[in-house]
Amino acid sequence: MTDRRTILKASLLAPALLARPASAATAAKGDIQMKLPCVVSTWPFGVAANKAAWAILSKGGRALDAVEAGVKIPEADLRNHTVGRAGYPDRDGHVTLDASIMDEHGNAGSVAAMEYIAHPISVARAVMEKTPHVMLAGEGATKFAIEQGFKREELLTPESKKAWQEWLKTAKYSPQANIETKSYGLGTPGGAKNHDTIGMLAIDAKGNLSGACTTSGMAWKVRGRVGDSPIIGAGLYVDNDIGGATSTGVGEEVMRSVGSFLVVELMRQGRSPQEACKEAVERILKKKPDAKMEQVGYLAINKKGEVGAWAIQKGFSYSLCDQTSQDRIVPGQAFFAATPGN
Ligand code: SD4
Repeated sequence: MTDRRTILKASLLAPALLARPASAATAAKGDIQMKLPCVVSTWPFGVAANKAAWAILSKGGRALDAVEAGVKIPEADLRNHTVGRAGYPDRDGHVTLDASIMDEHGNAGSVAAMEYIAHPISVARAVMEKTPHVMLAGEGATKFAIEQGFKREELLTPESKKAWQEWLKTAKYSPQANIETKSYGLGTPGGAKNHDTIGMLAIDAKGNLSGACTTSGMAWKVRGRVGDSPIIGAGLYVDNDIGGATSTGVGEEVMRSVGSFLVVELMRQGRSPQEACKEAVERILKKKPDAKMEQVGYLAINKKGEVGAWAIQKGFSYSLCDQTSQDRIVPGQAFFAATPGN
């Protein structure tokens, strides 16, 4: 096996390297122009989620309704161990969910470290629409959800419990890149697979933007850990005048750089979505060269429906859906080859 240090030995701080894509085959081709309305989301499992969103968008529905309906698909999918029910638990065996949502008016809602509720995205929407707050966390979020009529359920499935018990044998926390692809039917249960998220951005027929992001976070995390996904500006940001951005990967890196807000602000300054995503990833690597061993991917769309993405490592991909194609999966551009084993 190639030593990962051999692959990655060049200095991360060299701007020339940072500006170079992982290989000629994935050389930047620029942004993808979507037809409006449209919906885009992270990872190949975004295809099924996009279809649910498209059912609303194609009938003239609101982007907010579309993104909520869209991300509820992986939240309910028992094959997906990183979003919603069946998500892998924290190191103590508790499934704790993070989610956020933003609408075209700049309204935002989120829940963090919430237990026992299968659709955190809908609770995040209820926080946005029915409270004067933006974020509810932990027990309070669960209590609010139950008051709102959500059902309290055990979210740890026997399969996820088995994977956790397997993990306990070594109890080593080491996030693995691109597990989103592997954990969705392509990998084996257990092992080091421990993160995954769906971030979704949509523009409706009126040209309005909304976004949603939902995850069970990093598997085997310390109890109480919250990632980027429910943090407005980190895992998700939408500005109806400019565009939207969402992230996947190691949330700590995204939180430290307020990544999705940064991507939108860079688009405001004139960058294309892909350029903005690339610069936001570059910012992480400049501050913390060791982040090259991790994965972070950004996905962005601007008001015109141009879509771009960038990641630290190869292996990130995203799903696109509009009138012309409902199941397109696009490999994300990246600065580095995937670390061996990923
Ligand atoms: C988190 N960003 O909790 C999420 C996990 C993720 O791909 O996206 N994994 O840090």
